[in-house]
Amino acid sequence: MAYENIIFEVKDPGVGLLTINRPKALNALNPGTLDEINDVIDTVEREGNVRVLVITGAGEKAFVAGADITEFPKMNALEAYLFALKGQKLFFRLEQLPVPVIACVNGFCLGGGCELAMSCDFIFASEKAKFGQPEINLGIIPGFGGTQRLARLVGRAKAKELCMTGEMISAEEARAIGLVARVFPADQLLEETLKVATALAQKSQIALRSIKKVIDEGVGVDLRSGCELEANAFGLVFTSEDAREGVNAFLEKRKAQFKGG
Ligand code: CO8
Repeated sequence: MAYENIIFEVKDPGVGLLTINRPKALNALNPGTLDEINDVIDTVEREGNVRVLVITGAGEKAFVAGADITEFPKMNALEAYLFALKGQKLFFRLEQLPVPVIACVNGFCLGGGCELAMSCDFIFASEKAKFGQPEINLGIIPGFGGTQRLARLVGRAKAKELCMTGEMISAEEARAIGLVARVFPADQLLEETLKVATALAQKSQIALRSIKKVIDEGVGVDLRSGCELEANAFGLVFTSEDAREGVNAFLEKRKAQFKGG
């Protein structure tokens, strides 16, 4: 598939870099962009050569400033509902990818953009980034999962405050409330994110996949059931080739070479 709205490249050692590339519209998500992200997810699942996926926005101003508002006037209620479902389905696919996904937020991260970032495993942000769910200012509400993921990430009261006021917060404030993992100077963000992505790409893929699955599935159940999920996964990962290699490398005082088995 030839892309019009995104750029996708795979760098050694298996770091996929997906750039939303509509800088004139502050990388707003139109249906075509959602289709192209979906195609990248297909590729990552099919080819198996991407060990970590990084998502960022083109240009200096925005990660993604939301769903493309110019699409809204032509939609009736059913079409709006279907567009919301399309975004939600895509973001569930992204969340369930078996590899780590890092949002590299270089600027405005609003509405559907914030919803996209929250579907990633964690968010690194430029100190210039701004986060928000400003849909209320358009007389609408978040539709790509924002009310639900934000409440789970930062708590119900803060999520309500952000969705009800529609006000933007700084990267530092987003870090303080647990939405953002790390904040970097703007000119170092991509480099630092790729450094972390490269480090993750060299770790045990089976262990990473297991951590992702157990944390995501565990937050939805009671503590005892979550710990049972962890113990079962621990047993499986413990017998992997990578676990043998990791433990042997430690005992032999050398760097582990994980092969993904
Ligand atoms: N959609 C379409 N175009 C956009 C968007 C957007 N979300 N955001 C910015 N643009 C365009 C502007 O229209 C402008 O285009 P042009 O140059 O042709 O006039 C260009 O990008 C640059 O933007 P500005 O001139 O406005 O730049 P400023 O620096 O003055 O302001 C802001 C930057 C504050 C980010 C401002 O552009 C803004 O408020 N944007 C809209 C943010 C927003 O409301 N986002 C939420 C959208 S709704 C949503 O995401 C719901 C998701 C669920 C949908 C469910 C299905 C229906």
